[in-house]
Amino acid sequence: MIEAEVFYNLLIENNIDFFTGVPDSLLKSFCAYITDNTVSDNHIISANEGSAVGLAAGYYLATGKTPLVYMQNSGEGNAINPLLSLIDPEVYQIPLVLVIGWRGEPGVKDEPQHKKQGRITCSFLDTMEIPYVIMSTNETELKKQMQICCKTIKEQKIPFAFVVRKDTFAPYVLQNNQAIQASMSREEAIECVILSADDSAVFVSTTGMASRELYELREKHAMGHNQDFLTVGSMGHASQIALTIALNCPERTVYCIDGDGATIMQMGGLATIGVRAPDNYRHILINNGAHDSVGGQPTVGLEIDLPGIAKAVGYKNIFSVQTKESLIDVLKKMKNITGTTMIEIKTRKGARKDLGRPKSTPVENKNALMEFIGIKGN
Ligand SMILES: Cc1ncc(C[n+]2csc(CCOP(=O)(O)OP(=O)(O)O)c2C)c(N)n1
Repeated sequence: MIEAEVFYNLLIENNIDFFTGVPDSLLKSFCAYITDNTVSDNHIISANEGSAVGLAAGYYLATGKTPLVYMQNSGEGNAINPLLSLIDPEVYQIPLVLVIGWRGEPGVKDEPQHKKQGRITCSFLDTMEIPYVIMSTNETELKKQMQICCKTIKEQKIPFAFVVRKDTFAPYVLQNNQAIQASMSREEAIECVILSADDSAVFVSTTGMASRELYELREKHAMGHNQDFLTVGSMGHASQIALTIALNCPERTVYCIDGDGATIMQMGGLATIGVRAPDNYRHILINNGAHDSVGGQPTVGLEIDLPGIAKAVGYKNIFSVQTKESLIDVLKKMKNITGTTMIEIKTRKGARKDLGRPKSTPVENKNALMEFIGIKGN
């Protein structure tokens, strides 16, 4: 393993001192070290990985210095367009260091949504003609890799990627861990919502711990999993999946259990929901101000008025609650109102240590949900 500090210092020595990206579980220690040791002007946790490339480009234009973008390999998809049409050597030739967490590396046990992305991570970089190394855990070797990176970037003005395997970084715990003062946990909030819903309701849950908690809560209450669609990958898109289900199943109430990080990642989707505005849409936005599932790095979720944004784009009803009592009150009230509704629930960070993972496969999940809705799955 390599200490995050060692890699960070190597970057600083090479004048790479601007960091932007979306946190990842495999990069948890590196992201935490950056948060704790970089002045806030030089570290921007971006809305999504494509935005990070844009932020990096602007930094280079304004300073002439090479920026760094970090991401999980699932974020490569969000970044392809600006990588190929903005910073690419055949377009603006903007030097860039990429640090990519390699979920789903072949031979390493991981969740289904990471398998194919893991298998194609390196060939994907080859296709984009981005040179890369698998980050070494040996300090001397890492120094050599950094030399190659800096030489390549300097001479060719192209991006260069470090692909980071599981357990590459030694554990580093975020010190600057700004916790929100909320009494409820995300799991308690989800529990209140599912217990208040009709049996015919459909739930679409977001990426990360929320879907795992929903799955476990259904087991706890012996409710079965058929009415749930777990958006295990595709961070930010749960609300859109829920929208077209709501539009096409007007007789059912459709809940989206969303996160602040995911909502902000694809915030444009709120406008689509607000304009289509199905009466049966319930957007449950769990706002802990963090990318809690991957290490608790902050989002801007608590610095902005997310229900206010929803209202501005056309949601009919908005609520914001912070205690279990007020959540239960709002859920009762919701039974007697119609119209597209958002409930922001401010929760504390953190999850149970023994939180499990879904035991059924994504295809089983999909088929069960379609059958529940009355459509023959395949
Ligand atoms: C495109 C993409 N980028 C990054 C990730 C890694 N990731 C998984 S869950 C998560 C955090 C989600 O944060 P939020 O929606 O606020 O929910 P929370 O974890 O706080 O419950 C991240 C960044 C991902 N799955 N996909």
